[in-house]
Amino acid sequence: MTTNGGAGPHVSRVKSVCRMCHGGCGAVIELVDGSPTRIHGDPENPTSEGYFCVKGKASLDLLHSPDRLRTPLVRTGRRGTGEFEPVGWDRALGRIADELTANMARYGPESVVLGQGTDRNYQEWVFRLANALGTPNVVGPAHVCFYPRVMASILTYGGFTFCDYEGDPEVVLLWGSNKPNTHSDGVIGIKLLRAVERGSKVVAIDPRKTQTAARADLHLPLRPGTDCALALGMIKIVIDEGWYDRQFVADHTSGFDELAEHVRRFDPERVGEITGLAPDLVLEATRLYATASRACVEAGTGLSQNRNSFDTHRSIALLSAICGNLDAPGGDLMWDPMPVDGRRSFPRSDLLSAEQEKKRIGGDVHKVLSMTGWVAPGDLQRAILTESPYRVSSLVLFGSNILASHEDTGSLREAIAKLDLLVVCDMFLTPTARLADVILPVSSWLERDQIVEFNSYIAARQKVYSLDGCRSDEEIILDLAERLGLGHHFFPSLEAALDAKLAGMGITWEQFKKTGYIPNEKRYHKYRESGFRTRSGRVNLVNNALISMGYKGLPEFKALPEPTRDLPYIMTSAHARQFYNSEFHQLPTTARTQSAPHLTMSPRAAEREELSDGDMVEVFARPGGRVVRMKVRISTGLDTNVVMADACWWYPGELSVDESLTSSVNLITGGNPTDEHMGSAMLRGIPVGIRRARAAGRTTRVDHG
Ligand SMILES: Nc1nc2c(c(=O)[nH]1)N[C@H]1C(S)=C(S)[C@@H](COP(=O)(O)OP(=O)(O)OC[C@H]3O[C@@H](n4cnc5c(=O)[nH]c(N)nc54)[C@H](O)[C@@H]3O)O[C@H]1N2
Ligand SMILES: Nc1nc2c(c(=O)[nH]1)N[C@H]1C(S)=C(S)[C@@H](COP(=O)(O)OP(=O)(O)OC[C@H]3O[C@@H](n4cnc5c(=O)[nH]c(N)nc54)[C@H](O)[C@@H]3O)O[C@H]1N2
Ligand code: SF4
Ligand SMILES: [Mo]
Repeated sequence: MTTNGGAGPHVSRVKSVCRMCHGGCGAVIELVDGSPTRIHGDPENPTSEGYFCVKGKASLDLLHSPDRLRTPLVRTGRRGTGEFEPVGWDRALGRIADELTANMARYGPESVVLGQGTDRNYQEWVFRLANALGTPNVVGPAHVCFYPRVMASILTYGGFTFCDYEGDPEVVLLWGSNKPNTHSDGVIGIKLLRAVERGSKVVAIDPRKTQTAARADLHLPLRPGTDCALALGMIKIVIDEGWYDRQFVADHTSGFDELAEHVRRFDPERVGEITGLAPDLVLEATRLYATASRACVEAGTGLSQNRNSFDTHRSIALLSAICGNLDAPGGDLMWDPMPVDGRRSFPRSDLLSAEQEKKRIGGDVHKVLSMTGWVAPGDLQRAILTESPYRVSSLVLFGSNILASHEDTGSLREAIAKLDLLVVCDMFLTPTARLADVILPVSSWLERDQIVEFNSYIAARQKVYSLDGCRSDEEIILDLAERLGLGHHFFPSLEAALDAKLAGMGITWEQFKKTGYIPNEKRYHKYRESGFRTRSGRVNLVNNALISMGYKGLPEFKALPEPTRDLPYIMTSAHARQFYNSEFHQLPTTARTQSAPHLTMSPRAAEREELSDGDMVEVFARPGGRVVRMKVRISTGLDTNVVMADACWWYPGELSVDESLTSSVNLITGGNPTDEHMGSAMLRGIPVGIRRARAAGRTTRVDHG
């Protein structure tokens, strides 16, 4: 789109897809003489229909931020002292390629670990590079994010489900998800809100009274981490009351009798004791959900960050299945993949030999996570520190501020100190980047050509601007692959790669840019033609594949660490509306509203601790151990014994790694039992103690002991 004003400035408009979060809202960027000056939602985008949130509006802040890295940096001083020398791309990439080659020759390709944070539409490139290198090790937050629920549903019924909001569910179970704020998995929160406007009821299961929970038809404020017991209790009620779909269960599932026997112990009273919920409330929530003719579950990350994460999602998958909601209108829908060479096939897992795959760190312990190709951060930390099963020489991170986002910062710091090479590709000098040997400056989403692949559509993210000195992760990987002698597994250019990815769709990147958006075809009840994509073609209520891997065939609830006199509160966390994981703390639009992480607590807890709104406190998970400093926020939306910590903070203004991390809750996570299938760390549901901060100010040095 272009307006030609004759002699005046040249104004043009480009359509793209926002990546300030997973949501994927259509964006219109206005450029004056080629420079972006305005951004807003695209009313013609079929998914977002013009919606654009506060983070989307901060995109130009991100593009123009004076803090952006603009040149590769190579460390000159000791790690952590922040002494770097600016170098050209050729030197930086040459050094990385040389060191990786030397380290692989000395310690084997598996000694090189690649890393990524949350998915940013280039994840498949990172996996392709790992497979081409011959390393089975890609570390990331998969264990506490998307993958517990993905793997629970794939192993149960052979696919991953999405709420069919357009199919007008009568009831939505909003379970450990704050969809209207977080827009996860490429489904924007307004889809849920619009369904509610059209009449969908919401049952919110969340320790916190979120805005949506406050307006929900029912709110179940359960004790953090106990959702698995609740789900098993709901299954029992559904079976006892005969609210399950008999025909579906008979025709399409296996193991129903064992399941019925298994859940007998989870009567409403016992569930009430574990979860802190009134038995009548559990019964009413179950009745609403299970007797609705159309119902879906929006299960979120609130369920994925404790030792029960996988079995929680598995119990929910079983509940949805026996109620007959799979692939049903207004239910939990499985989309057929679109013929794009993307997330599934682009990684080229065929390039990794079976022998190398067996070497995946933690693969013999967290076997379900290992099926996804990811390594759990805790397993990596242990492997580096103990040099077992082998020495880890190098870590190359594409978009992950691990010092803020991985559990157990203390152990991670020690592990990083043992690496021969740490490379960080980022837009900013994060605490993680500060510890790197080489830092590569990357472009923001406005500076990228990318195919955005979601369940219900694909869309074109178009480069509208180039910031001098920055490159995309894809360009970095193409260049590195060439230097490492792996160019034959890649493409001569980014455009050639994008064309290849779209070949199955019968279009080129140039053509796709003009279309911008291709919807997927929605089909209900696909299992009626061809069964479920499991070995038996049925839903595995009892899971034989898991049994053969040494796990239990039915989901189990495991007890959580209990509060003590010194650690009397149960802490959980949530992702903030105006930030994105550890991002945007340096952008004026988003950072203006909040200058320190909140510890939200009930008025009674605040009274007990003699604290007021705005007081600085130190929070600890071990008496005498590390502390994180947070600002008290009092809210009536929490139980007296539960506190809610803002996750993934750091202070960009602070020059030392220690000072910048005094706000990061992961200083005090780690050390609790993890999920046996996925290695999910206990980030939520841990007992903590609170004391008034000893000194004023936000970044007074704290005990890192
Ligand atoms: N205690 C606690 N810990 C948590 C969570 C929690 O709720 N509580 N949440 C967990 C979850 S679900 C997740 S997904 C993780 C998030 O973990 P990460 O995904 O590692 O998130 P960030 O720490 O924000 O790090 C992302 C970094 O990537 C940079 N970046 C942004 N875009 C790009 C890009 O296109 N390319 C590159 N190379 N860099 C880019 C950003 O500047 C930022 O420094 O945190 C996990 N950690
Ligand atoms: N604005 C914004 N959007 C984001 C992100 C962000 O940081 N900010 N991060 C992105 C990422 S990586 C992810 S994974 C998604 C996450 O998005 P969501 O899946 O929505 O996850 P959260 O917002 O972290 O947590 C959801 C809810 O879980 C509740 N909760 C906490 N503990 C428990 C518990 O034990 N049980 C139950 N039932 N609920 C609990 C919290 O109170 C919160 O309301 O969001 C993505 N989108
Ligand atoms: S919801 Fe996400 S994708 Fe949509 S405008 Fe906000 S940040 Fe961008
Ligand atoms: Mo995540």
